[in-house]
Amino acid sequence: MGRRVGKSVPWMLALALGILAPIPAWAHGQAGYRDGVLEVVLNQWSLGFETIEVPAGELTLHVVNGGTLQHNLRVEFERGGQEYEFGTPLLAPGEAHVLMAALPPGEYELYCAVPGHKEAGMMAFLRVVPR
Ligand SMILES: [Cu+2]
Repeated sequence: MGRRVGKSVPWMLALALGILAPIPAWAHGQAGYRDGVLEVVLNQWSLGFETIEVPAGELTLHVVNGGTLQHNLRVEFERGGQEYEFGTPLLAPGEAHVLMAALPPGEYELYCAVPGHKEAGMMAFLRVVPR
């Protein structure tokens, strides 16, 4: 939170940014998790959920800006005493971005990194649990 975090991606994260993946019809605009897809809706002022639990393994994050301002999504976590992060670029209203990650069990913090937005409520916790 406010601290500089590592830019590198840890070995256990197979991360591909911006890859297009098939998104189920249910996901569009409706925040939540189903069948390996986590839909995050960037809104003033929430991400569509406060805490959400998903099984470990491959996860597709479908991030949609449902608000009327520019937003992004930052995912932050700690491994072995070091902090890591990944996320989307700044998205215009209505724009979507797909992140794919293989997430090991643990706690992940999700937030919008536009100054003031996290504090205004654009944050949530992702809890990845063993399958
Ligand atoms: Cu924002």
